[in-house]
Amino acid sequence: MASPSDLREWIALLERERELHRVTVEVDPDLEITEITDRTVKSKGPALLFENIKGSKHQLLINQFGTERRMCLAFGVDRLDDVAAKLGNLLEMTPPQGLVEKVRSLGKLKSIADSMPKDVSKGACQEIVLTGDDVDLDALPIMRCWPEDPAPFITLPAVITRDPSTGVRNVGMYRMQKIDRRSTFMHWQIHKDGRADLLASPDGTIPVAVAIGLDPVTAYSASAPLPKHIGEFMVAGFLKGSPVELVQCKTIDLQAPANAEIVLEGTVSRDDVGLEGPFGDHTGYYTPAEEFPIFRISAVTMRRDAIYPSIVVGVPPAEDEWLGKATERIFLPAIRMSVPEIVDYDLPTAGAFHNCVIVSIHKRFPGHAKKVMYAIWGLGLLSLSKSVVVVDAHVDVHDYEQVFFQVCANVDPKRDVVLTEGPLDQLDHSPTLQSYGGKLGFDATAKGADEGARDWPPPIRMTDAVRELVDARWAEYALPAPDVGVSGKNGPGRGGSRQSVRR
Ligand SMILES: Cc1cc2nc3c(=O)[nH]c(=O)nc-3n(C[C@H](O)[C@H](O)[C@H](O)COP(=O)(O)O)c2cc1C
Ligand SMILES: [Mn+2]
Repeated sequence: MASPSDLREWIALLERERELHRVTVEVDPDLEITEITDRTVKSKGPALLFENIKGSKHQLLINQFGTERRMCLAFGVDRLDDVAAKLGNLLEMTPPQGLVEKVRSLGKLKSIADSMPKDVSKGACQEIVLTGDDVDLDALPIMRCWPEDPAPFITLPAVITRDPSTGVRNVGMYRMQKIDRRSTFMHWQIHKDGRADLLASPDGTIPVAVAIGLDPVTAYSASAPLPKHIGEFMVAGFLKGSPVELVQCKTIDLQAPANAEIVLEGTVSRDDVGLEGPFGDHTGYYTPAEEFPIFRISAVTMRRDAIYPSIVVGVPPAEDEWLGKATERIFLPAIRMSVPEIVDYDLPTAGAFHNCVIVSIHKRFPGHAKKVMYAIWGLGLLSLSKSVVVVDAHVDVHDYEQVFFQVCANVDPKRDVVLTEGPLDQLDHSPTLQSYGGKLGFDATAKGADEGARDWPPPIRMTDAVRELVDARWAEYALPAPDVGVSGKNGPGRGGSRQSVRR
């Protein structure tokens, strides 16, 4: 299964797979679409294509990423772990020994070379070019998501910048509050690469291109927390198996994906700022108004009948759940490169991704669990994690009931809880200071005398002989079939939805 080449192919695939519902009656992008979408997401319903939107000629796609199945369809895989395996295979490349291995490595290297974005001279995203006074964001069906949002927000953009010192391209997903027909805010937070590009600019101004309406893998890549020097479009090309094609923008010196539905071109300046927000965010709360730079738009280019994609975040679970879960799975091999003792990890959706990390490890020495906590608090955007729970290798980190048992049973709060401090998500409202505060670690692994514990008792387990005996005699007891899958998992429905993601 190849992943779709643009948004239209993706919509067609969703429709063939009965994963799309077309809404033909007129709906209001002011709050109404949010309520419809939120109900659909929370009941694991289909992607929605709104064909008739009040005040706009454009169709709006939403909930394209709302389930694990659709996320797998987007990547052309059966399980998200298959995407991780592909990346892990590449990362674990060692110097080749024999001839056969050399040839195989060449293949892998070629797949990296083939993943680099490719310049093309024409793109569907430039069928219509509007500049100057013709730029009009009012024409797009931009949603106002929640009642206390002051304006509509573009919520699914791929924001393209370039590091002024190195020339390296960055792509990030940063919401954009509409200000008027020709400007928006640019909500890149303090830890993000787009903001770093602006700060590195010698004259305080950088060109910015915003691609809206991409194939799902390229759209996902904008949300991927990659190290700054690694290009999101290169990773998208690698995951898709074909390069992202880029066209030269019309009014700025940047390139944008040729397959985009819509591209906004413009500039952002350090001194040109205003109060952005509040916004009903993925934290489940409104993030308060705060100063952010303004994006001044010099051109809008688009397809003739451009489709506008959107996403609603809010109290979890929301549609961004599976974008986050894709990142959780895809980054496991990369995390293991630096912290190889990690067996698996889970970022609970209810923890809004940065509030809690559960991690299982092969424990080998005293203080090992603490070493892993500090490693996580030092790794990319995982460094913003507020709490870390470390369990032994045999524990299923995706089974929250099991994890809760381990924490309750194995933790002496005086000995096994780490309370420290460090950087936190800029949007987290709970710390006293913004972006900085407390961190909590639970060492829920088994401890021995070398860690100040008494003899650790053996866990309870039936002998294999008796288990086999009962297996063999099960029918004789004439018991009703046990209701497997209901107990022990993460509550009805939730646990089941994770089955295929599990390792
Ligand atoms: C739907 C969605 C909306 C997001 N909105 C923002 C945002 O407004 N500001 C922000 O800094 N990050 C936002 N993020 C997270 C970033 O996209 C993510 O941290 C990404 O790694 C940023 O790219 P960068 O690492 O190149 O800066 C959002 C993610 C998703 C999935
Ligand atoms: Mn980046």
